[in-house]
Amino acid sequence: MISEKMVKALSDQANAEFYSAYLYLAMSAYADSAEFRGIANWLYVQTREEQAHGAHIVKHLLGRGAVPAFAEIKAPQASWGNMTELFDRVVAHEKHVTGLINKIADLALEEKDHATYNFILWYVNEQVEEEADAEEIAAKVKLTENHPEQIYHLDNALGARKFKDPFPD
Ligand code: OFO
Repeated sequence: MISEKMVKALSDQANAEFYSAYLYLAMSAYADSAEFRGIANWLYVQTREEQAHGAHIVKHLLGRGAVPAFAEIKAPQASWGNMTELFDRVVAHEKHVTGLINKIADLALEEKDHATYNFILWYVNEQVEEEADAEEIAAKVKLTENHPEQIYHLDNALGARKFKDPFPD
């Protein structure tokens, strides 16, 4: 039996995942408008992953017999000074999400809710990967400040990212 507190925590997390999708969509639009189509692609794939995460959490709640709470998704920031600033924000955002996920893991342990603990571990691992990827790209973008021509190579490389459904049927 899942507690009310855990239903609220997971519903809030689903909301945070959809906010992440919205934030990355705004970032993707910003990059696209600045003609960085590869960066825009990378961020759009990120949007789709975050949507998948949000829906997956809602489905988990339904599978546990809970009624998920749906709340307003706040408007994201829509512009950044440059790509360095944008990717620093990606890193900061992923670190913030890691904190949210860790709090759910803590609550699951506290409540001896093994089903939620097992469920949330996927996200604990995912965040390790997401932070590492974001940090790597942020560092590369920073390097292009002294070598502006390199941003076009990086943009091309990021254009190759393809969406892979993390939870295929
Ligand atoms: Fe939902 O994966 Fe990072 O934030």
